[in-house]
Parts: sequence; structure tokens; C-alpha cells
Amino acid sequence: MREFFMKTLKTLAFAAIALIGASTGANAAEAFLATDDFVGISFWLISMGMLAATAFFFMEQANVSTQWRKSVNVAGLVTGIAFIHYMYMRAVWVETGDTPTVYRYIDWLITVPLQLVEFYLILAAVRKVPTGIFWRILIGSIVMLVGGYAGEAGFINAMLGFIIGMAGWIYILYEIFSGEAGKSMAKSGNKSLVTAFSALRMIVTVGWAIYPLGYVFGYLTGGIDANSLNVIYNLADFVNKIAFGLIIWSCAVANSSKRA
Ligand SMILES: *C/C=C(C)/C=C/C=C(C)/C=C/C1=C(C)CCCC1(C)C
Repeated sequence: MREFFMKTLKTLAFAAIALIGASTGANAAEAFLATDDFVGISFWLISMGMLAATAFFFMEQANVSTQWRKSVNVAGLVTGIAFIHYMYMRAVWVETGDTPTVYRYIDWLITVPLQLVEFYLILAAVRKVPTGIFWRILIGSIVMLVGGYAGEAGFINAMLGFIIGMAGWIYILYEIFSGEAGKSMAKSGNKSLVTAFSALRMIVTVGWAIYPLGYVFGYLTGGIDANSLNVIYNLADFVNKIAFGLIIWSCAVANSSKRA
């Protein structure tokens, strides 16, 4: 009975995602993707990658032990939310040639906190952790994104937006390396948690560095155009959302087979 219910729920969830995807594609009749629109093509490729990753994570949650399900589901939420935003961003780009900054930041505003919550969730899956970790990382991510958005949208000086954004990011790095989150990880004594936590931390350090670099070239030095900035952000999202989820999934699988 329960299994039947879960199956039905899953089918419904996929149908809803497919419907949303189809409806956002309705305008495509007005402007199809041009064969030489490589930025548009990158939006399409990444949309499909996000969809595939979402299906994968949602189905895999059934294969991990209970305390890991939440983490794997959240990985699926991140790529699912990004999938929908990518459908919209692709439409804005293909039909108007404009940079879809608003959609991008709305996506980040939801997915970045969800990803950072993963640090808390994977810790909580193996040991008791103070909820303060969760709140501090959340606030850091909001400061980072509000600063970046205000700068990109021209509400404040681009340099000021960058400084505020950097402060938020550096605070997050502090928390996961030297703060309570980092210390909790070190104390856990769980090998696959330590491996996963360290890999996620590398993504937040190296993978995430692509965004401020894109911002610097796009808004501060004026070295690149809107095309390149979109491709840079797109590639970064692809790695940082899908690889991030895969690391969590593999940690969950490793801990589940050992019934840790
Ligand atoms: C899935 C989306 C992700 C992981 C987006 C991450 C975005 C950032 C790490 C953005 C960082 C920024 C700074 C550190 C300073 C300048 C402004 C931002 C917002 C581009």
C-alpha cells in the first residue's frame, strides 16, 4: 500500500514537472533556437541535464537508508528548481537576447540556501548538530546573493555589490572550514561523511569561485560581454548543482550499504 502510494506520488511529481516544462516551452513557436546561438544551446543542454539529474535523485532516494533520504531529496529539489528556471531563462535569452538576471537570482536565492542546508543535513544524518549552523549559513548565503543582485541590477554600485557578496561568501567558507560546521564534521569519525563534506567544501570554494570571477569580468573590468557571462554562469550551475548532488548521493549510498 505504502509502496503504491509512493509510486503514484512520484508519477504525479514527474507529470507536474513535465507539464511546467511544456508550458514554459509554449512560446518557442515564436522564436526557435538558432543553430549558431551557442549561449541559447547551453541553456537548453543544461535544462535537460537538470531534468535528468532531478529524475535520478528522486528515484535514488528509495535506495538509501532513511536518515539519508532527506539529503538526496534536497539534491533533487535543487536540480528540479533549476530545471524550471532554466526553461524560463532559455526562453528569455532565445526570444529577446537579454540576460535573464532576475530568473537567475531567483533560482540562486532558492537553490543556494538549499545546497548549503545540505551541509547541515549530512551532518545531522550521522550525529547531533546545533541548528545555529543552519541559520548562520543561511544568512551568509542571503547576504551574498542580495549584494550580488543589487550590484548586477544596478540598484547599487557594482563594486559595492561585489564587496557585500564576497563578505557573504567568505563567511560561508569560514563556517564550513573553521566554524562549528567544520568542527562537527571533524568530530564525526564517519569516513564517508568526511569525504563527502570535504568534496562539497571544495565545490563551494573552487566551483563557486567561478561566479564572482564572472561578476568581476562582466561588471568590474568590462572584459567580457553578456554572451560569455551567461555561458560562464551556465557552466558553473551545471557543475555546482549536479556534481554537488552526486557527491551527496554517493555518500548516502556508501553509508546505506554499510547500514551506518
Ligand atoms: C546553483 C547556484 C549556485 C551554486 C550559485 C552560486 C552563486 C555564487 C556563489 C555567487 C557569488 C557572488 C559573489 C561571491 C560576489 C559577487 C556576486 C555573486 C553573487 C556573483
